[in-house]
Amino acid sequence: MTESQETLSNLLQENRRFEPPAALAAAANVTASAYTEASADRLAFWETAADRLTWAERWHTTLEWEAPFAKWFVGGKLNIAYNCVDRHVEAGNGDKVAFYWEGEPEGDSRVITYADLQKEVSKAANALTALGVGKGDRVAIYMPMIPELPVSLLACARIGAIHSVVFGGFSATALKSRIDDADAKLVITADGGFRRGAPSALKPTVDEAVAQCPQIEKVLVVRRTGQDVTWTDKDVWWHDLVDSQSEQHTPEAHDAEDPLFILYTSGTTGKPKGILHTTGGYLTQTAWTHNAVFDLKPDTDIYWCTADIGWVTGHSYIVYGPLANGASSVIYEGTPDTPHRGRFWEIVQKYQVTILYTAPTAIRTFMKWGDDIPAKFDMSSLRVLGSVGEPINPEAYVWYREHIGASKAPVVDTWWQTETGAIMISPLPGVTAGKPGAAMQPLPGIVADVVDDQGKSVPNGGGGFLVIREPWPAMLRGIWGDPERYKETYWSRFDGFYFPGDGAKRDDDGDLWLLGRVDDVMLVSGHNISTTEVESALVSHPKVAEAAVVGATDPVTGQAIVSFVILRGNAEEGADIGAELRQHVAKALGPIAKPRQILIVPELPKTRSGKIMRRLLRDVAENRSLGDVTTLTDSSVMNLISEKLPSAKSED
Ligand code: 6R9
Repeated sequence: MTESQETLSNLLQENRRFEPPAALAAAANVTASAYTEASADRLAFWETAADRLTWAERWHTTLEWEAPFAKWFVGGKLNIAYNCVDRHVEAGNGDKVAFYWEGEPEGDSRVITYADLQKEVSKAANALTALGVGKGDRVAIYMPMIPELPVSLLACARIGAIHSVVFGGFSATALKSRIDDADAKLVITADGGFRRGAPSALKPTVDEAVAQCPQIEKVLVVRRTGQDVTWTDKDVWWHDLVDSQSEQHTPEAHDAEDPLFILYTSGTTGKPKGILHTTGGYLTQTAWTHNAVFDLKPDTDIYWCTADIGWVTGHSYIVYGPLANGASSVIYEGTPDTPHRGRFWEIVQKYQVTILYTAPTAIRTFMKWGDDIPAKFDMSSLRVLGSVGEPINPEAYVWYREHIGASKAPVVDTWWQTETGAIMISPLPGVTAGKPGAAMQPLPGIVADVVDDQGKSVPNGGGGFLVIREPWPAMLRGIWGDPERYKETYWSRFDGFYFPGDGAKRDDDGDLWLLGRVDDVMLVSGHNISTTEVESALVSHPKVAEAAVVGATDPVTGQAIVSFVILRGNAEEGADIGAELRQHVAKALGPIAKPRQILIVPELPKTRSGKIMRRLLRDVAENRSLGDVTTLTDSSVMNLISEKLPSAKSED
């Protein structure tokens, strides 16, 4: 095939299949008929999904679409906090647990029922009003994973204030730029949180940011760690203000298209984009997908999403989706290795977690730590496993299924973005026969496609650009304050389609495989090769836990593949590991995908949400000085990797 015909190579073959467990399929919340119903009448399908919520006023128009601007459930009114909290109490479920909160210090836990949550959210809503925050005002939230965090989100939603959560690991500069961009008037924070066994301060970062943000009127501070804090005249203790408020608060109905939150995503380059989400469509799709994709049974399931609420996964699948569905969820404050590497599994055992939703980066870390750690815990309660954030390598999927899910729990690989608001492409656990590494099919009501560079659908067996062809309820409504950038970023590449920036392939059965960001695609001897397929081939070697590959300029092939590999805990490096892995990739994918170099490294550069940053590895591979490393979790990782480079040589 010549370069011009081939948009993205399809190299990886995977023949393993996992049928849905019969009992799960027989009792599944959503069956195959949802696909036929949705394709017969997509808007009627989303109307039925919206009817799962409680509306103060019904909408008159389901969708108004003036591309690329959508309005869903126009004319409808509802209160999100009422839907997530009060209606469950009114239905007689006040004693039901909303959150089992587990602090990082062992033994530090809280159980919060829906009735408790109603009181806490009402008090916090009254407190926000007392601080002068009203509908449409922006509130920046910079907090550890403590119960006051979801309470703050819900309190904002209740009064119609727009929250902008900034991940608690970001710097004062990042916090300041986000406060400025959204022009927030209040910050909610804490003295600190517990991380890796010690209190980690947050308040000094807020102090530094707020000193340069005159628009901030007040800072509401939760006492979590008890560490010393500097106090300014803008600061108010949460326990002084919120605890003395009334537990009564009448939720006002908001318009379906009133803004709910802004969440900044930096993407790969440039200034962070404030992704704007609104009310009715967002809650409709997060609630529907949470019910369908995880097959949630609210009366018996214990659900745990391990993401931080600072990311969209936490917004949609810790706070809004699960609470709208009346779920009982676990929230964990800390890291998976504190005080020991079995902490996650201890929590699964303690709460008898039935549904676990985590990220490939975590799964690969657990693979690296070794099978013996999860084997020490009773995790027989688990019945559905989810993955999100990056393509899941087939081997990581199979490991997850086998060592965490006892070879019985189906794995759902869920593709979506901050911008999409909710899951878009995923298997349904009671319907789909899963293929390890594939996100399979767009969910009912979602119209996705894989196209070539001319925007034409590729046939089965072909690769190209993922696009979404029709608007969906939880879609972003824009970039805060920048409609031009919204059009340019997402709607200009292909006329009339949303372009998420990801590559994908459609296999011979028509199922979808995500192939990573198109910016990362490597051009080797005229073939466009995805990083994902080569990484997955490397991870399928029994000695490899994690791999990242990049294309580095090469005089012969245009670009050549350079691989950075982390070995599994028990693997011996051995002198010929490079040759062994290169052969392994050539055998799995063909000689075209054989890496020029293999570097064995102790760690990989990751964003704070756990995604591999290949841009920095390209700098290393091409012997350039490093670009911006400030968004890395741990910038010392790059020194460790660079040290490996002089010893690396081509094995050809
Ligand atoms: C939810 C979330 C979005 C980007 C997205 C894609 C990657 C997420 C994935 C996946 C392959 C999956 N991504 N889920 N790639 N398979 N199941 O992660 O949002 O932080 O905005 O990132 O993450 O590249 O475009 P966000």
